[in-house]
Amino acid sequence: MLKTLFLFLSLFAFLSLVFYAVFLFYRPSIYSGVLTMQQPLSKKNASFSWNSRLSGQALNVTPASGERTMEPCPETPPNLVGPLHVDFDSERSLDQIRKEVGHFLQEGGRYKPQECISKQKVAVIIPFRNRHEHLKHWMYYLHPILIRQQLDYGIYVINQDGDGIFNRAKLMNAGFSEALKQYDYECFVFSDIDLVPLDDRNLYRCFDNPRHLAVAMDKFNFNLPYNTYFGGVSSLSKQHFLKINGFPNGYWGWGGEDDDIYKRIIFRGMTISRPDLMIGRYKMIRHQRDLHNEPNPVNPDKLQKTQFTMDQDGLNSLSYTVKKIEKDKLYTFISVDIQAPAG
Ligand SMILES: [Mn+2]
Repeated sequence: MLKTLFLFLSLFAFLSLVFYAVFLFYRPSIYSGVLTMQQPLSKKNASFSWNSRLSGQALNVTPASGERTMEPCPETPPNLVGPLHVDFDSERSLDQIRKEVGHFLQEGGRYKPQECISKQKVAVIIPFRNRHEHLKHWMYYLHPILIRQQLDYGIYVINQDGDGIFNRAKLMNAGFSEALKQYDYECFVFSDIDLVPLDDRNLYRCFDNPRHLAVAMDKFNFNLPYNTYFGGVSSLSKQHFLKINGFPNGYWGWGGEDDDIYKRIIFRGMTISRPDLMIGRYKMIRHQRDLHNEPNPVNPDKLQKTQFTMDQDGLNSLSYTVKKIEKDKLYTFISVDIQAPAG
């Protein structure tokens, strides 16, 4: 009797082991801790090959046929690590970064989680000119963060063609329009090229109200410089953006456009959401003032009139021409002629 019982128990233990082994083998690869690691993502972690499966018509949300149905991604991404170490002293080459994170991406700096259906489709829009050094640091740090955040995202570097006066807000308007031609984005994160978050819990997605993400930059001693500050990095849903007629096109040179955007949001009855000062920490890459981006003395005056000009100046008056679209592994680079006055 006792012997039978013992035999039965052994058999049961054996079968449990077998089931456990089968479970271990088939569970989704995200549990293997692929993206929980901090920099760098090593090549062996990129062993799963889903790029081919997601290429081409990768853009609809249906799971690959015949496989398990995908669940929506959890509200809080499970692989976030919190505070990050960021340094801009190391020399990095784009090739090296492509090797380290490129395995996870599709052409044009596109990514989509393979383990679940992302909460939002996010286009990251980066106004740009002559900051190739910064571009490397940004790509090196941001791709792993955005992947851990389980976003269905694309990176758009919007390059101002020529050397006329720089216009950050107009470039962001162009980026919004161009990104929408590529994919059905519902959320837009507008980011300066020289800002890297110091905590991956600062989610690059959209919220009920427009969000200011760069609340605690090192250059402002990890504080907001003033209460209505909306510079650096922000996110607006497509609906938010349309509601304010996009950003102003008329702010040439440095300054004012971020305050104009803040006012547009308030005048359309929305408020600003923000992460707290710990999660919203940023490190800025030190740099000299760019050529042809001097502070413009007429910009502060324009700010007094936002309420009356915003319906005529914005998405509905936007005009630019695309000079070139290049799809790199790490980003889509779009050069635009925004009819800038000579610098
Ligand atoms: Mn800067």
